[in-house]
Order: sequence, then structure tokens, then C-alpha cells
Amino acid sequence: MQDLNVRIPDGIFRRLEEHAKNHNTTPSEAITLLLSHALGSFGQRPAIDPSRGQREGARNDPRLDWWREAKFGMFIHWGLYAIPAGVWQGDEVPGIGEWIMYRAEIPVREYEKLAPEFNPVEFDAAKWVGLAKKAGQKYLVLTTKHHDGFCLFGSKHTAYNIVDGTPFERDVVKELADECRRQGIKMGFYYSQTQDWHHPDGDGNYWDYDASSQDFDSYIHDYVIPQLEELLTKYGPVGLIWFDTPKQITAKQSQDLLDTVYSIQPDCLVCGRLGNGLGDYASAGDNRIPGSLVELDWETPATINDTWGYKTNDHNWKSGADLVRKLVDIVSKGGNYLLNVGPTAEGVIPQPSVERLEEMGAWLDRNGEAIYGTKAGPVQNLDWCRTTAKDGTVYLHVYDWPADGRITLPEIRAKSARVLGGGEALSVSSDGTVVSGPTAAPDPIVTVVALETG
Ligand code: JFZ
Repeated sequence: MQDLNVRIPDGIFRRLEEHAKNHNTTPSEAITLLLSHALGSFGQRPAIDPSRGQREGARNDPRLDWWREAKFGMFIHWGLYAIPAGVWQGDEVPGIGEWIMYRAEIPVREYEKLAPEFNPVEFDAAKWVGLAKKAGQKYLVLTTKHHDGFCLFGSKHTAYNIVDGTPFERDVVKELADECRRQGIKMGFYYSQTQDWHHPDGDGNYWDYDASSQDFDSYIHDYVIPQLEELLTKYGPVGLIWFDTPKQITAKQSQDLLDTVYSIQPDCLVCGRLGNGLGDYASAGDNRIPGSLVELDWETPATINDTWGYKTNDHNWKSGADLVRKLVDIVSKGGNYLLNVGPTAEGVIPQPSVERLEEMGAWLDRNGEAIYGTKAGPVQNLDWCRTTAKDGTVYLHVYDWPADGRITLPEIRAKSARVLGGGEALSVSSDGTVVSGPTAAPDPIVTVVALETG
């Protein structure tokens, strides 16, 4: 930092220290990271951090089979932060919406006052799950407790929950879990196991609590584990627990959480963000897509705009076509796409999200055969297409359809070819190397050509 020869204002320095602590680096490394981010070289860090990896043995574990087939899930970040929605006392708070308590250093006693205001009368589990179905998403992951500590389920271990602490009084986790079962979607629970800015012994709240007098191990054993027991016994079969930001959690504590999950629901999967390399599957950095094939079970969690929790002023929506291409890109490299929505304080999923998810669903109606249940394709690292594969069929996902309609196959020999979504059979050259189709792209987003190779 000294060699940069700049004076860092105290407030920023404190943030750098905190950032450094969170990321296990020194403040000076933190500033290098922040600068490199600003300068654009950030993308060179690997998209999948090995510490958020897949535990040994999980790669061949059939417990993951449903998840491997699913490919596409709905993430839901919802909590008290949907009320301020990025604005605190008239000031725009930069960053992701669900971090507003942290970013504005809102005292627990102030932030808590949001609970009696939380009355999402528009909430309708059937609508949310119906949207996921329509989008072609096969699992849903809800923030049962995010870093702010507020719980979307009734809990006897804290009154800071939607049933006991709000006028709404309904158990949203229960309603969604029941509805997922009804509509045939797997339900997963996001649970912030390390950071809890409300609990006096949780991690992260340096403005109310003094870390030196905190008992983090008691928080894990007397609070987190009992809450996990509630989540795993009261709501039927749980598809997965999505832990996050491991930070200071020790290998022993991660193992204790893992044992808790497996002992109650042995088939419940655990996301790699549990920490200490113990997950069933690896998690990429948020919105990060690896540059090439990754030989793990892995998932990219991602946003449609630039926030997870709802923000009134974030209108930076990715296009439907962009999102479809990201899904194809991820699946072609062997991953899953967990795409987020941030409902409003009234319980409504923002319309721009609805439109994009419906657009993806319409594309998947035509092309789902080339996504669900496939494996990473045999040809990687091409600009103009991606490949996936299943049972002797290779799916060519064409991004840039050739103007003459002639596709020279990369390394693949085809016996026959057809365009998905009711498209016609295409002619294949006698040596199986060239497929000829219409001159205009049959699908404006991504055209999938199914090649029988077997
Ligand atoms: C975490 C949370 O802090 C955030 O609020 C949200 O829930 C998101 C899904 O996960 O944030 C992270 C975690 C990891 C990275 C970035 C943001 N990462 O590895 O790049």
C-alpha cells in the first residue's frame, strides 16, 4: 500500500481491513484486488475457487443425479432488505441490496424495526413456483436466513422470524416447500451459516459487536445446528442446503454442519460454500462462468440485473438472449445455472425478471432436449457454438448461424441432423462433415442442431 503512495481515507481503510479479513488477505492485497477489479483483470482469477470445491467421492455419487439432470434452478433472495430496497434514510447505498445493513452499518436495533413493517400481502407461493416451472427451472433455492439474520421460517430459537416477528405471520418456507412438492420442483434452502449480523455471536457485524468477546462456536452449535434441525425436520424432503461465505468457519465446524444435514436427510445435497472443501458440488464465484470445461459438479449462481435482493434503482437487466446463451455456455462446460430473482417487499417478482424467465422457458420448450440430462459436449472452446451430449446425440448450439446455411462440423461426424423445436431434417454430406440448412437462423437466440453420431 505504501508504494502506491496515496493516502487512504480512514473509512475506506477500515473497509479494506474488513474486506481483507473476509477474504483472508492483508489490506494491501485487498487494495490490489480491488484495483485489479477496477482495471479489468479480475476475470483472470479462476471462476471456481478450489476451497469452494466438491468433496472427494461426490463426483460419482448418485445422490447428485437429479441435480446433474436439472441444469437450471431459481434462486430467490428475499428478506427485510426488500423494504429499503437499496435506499437508507434517503441515501442510495451502493452495492448489492441484501448487504444494505452492512454497507450502511445499520445498528441491529434500527434494522430490526423493519420486521414489524414486513407484510408481503402479494406473496403467492403458487405464482413463484409456477414461474420457475414456466422458465424451465427444476429446482428452487430460497434464502431461509441471509446474513442479516432474519428468518423466513418460524423458529423457536429466535423471534426474529417471519412468523413471530412480522404482521404477516405466515411461514413462507413452508408455503414454498409445499408448493414445490405440488408442482414437482426440488426445494433447496439457502442458509447463511457463518455471517449473521443480528446474532451477537455471529460473524460480520463489527459495528454493534466486539469480535473479541464473541463466541462463534456457541453460535454454530447452539443456534445454527438447532435451526438446521428445524429446516430439515419441519418441511419435508429438502433437495439441498446452500451455505455461503464460509469466512472464519473451521473444518470441524463445517464437518459438524455436514453431519447434521446427512444424519437427518442423507439425500440432501450440500453446496460447496459450506467451506473447507466439504460440499457435494462446487460453486463458482457469483456471475462467473469458467473459460472451459470443468471436471467437477459445479454451479454458477447469477443475477439477472446486478443485485440479489430487490433494489428499486437497479434496472440493468440482462437480455433474455444473453441469459439463454449463458445457460448454454454453462451447461456445455458441465455446470448448472442458478439464476436469481429478488422479490419486492410486497412479495412480487419484478416484471423484467418475469419476462426474461418466460423468454428462457419458451426457448427451453423448443430446445430443452439439448439441455436437461446432458453432459458437457465433446467439442470445447469454439466461438460460434457450444456442444452438449446425450445418448449418441451431440447437440450443436449455434450462436452465429452461417449466412450460407452450411455448417462444417468441428471434429464430429454426423449420420443425420435435425433442428430442434419442430425444425426440419437437415442434409448431411456423405462423409458426415458438413450439414446444410436454411440461410436464416431458425432460432433467433440459439439454434440447436441435433447430430446423431452413434
Ligand atoms: C454471497 C452473499 O454475500 C451475497 O449476498 C449473495 O447471497 C451471493 C449469492 O453470495 O456473495 C458472494 C459470495 C462469493 C463471491 C461473491 C459474492 N465470489 O466468490 O465471487
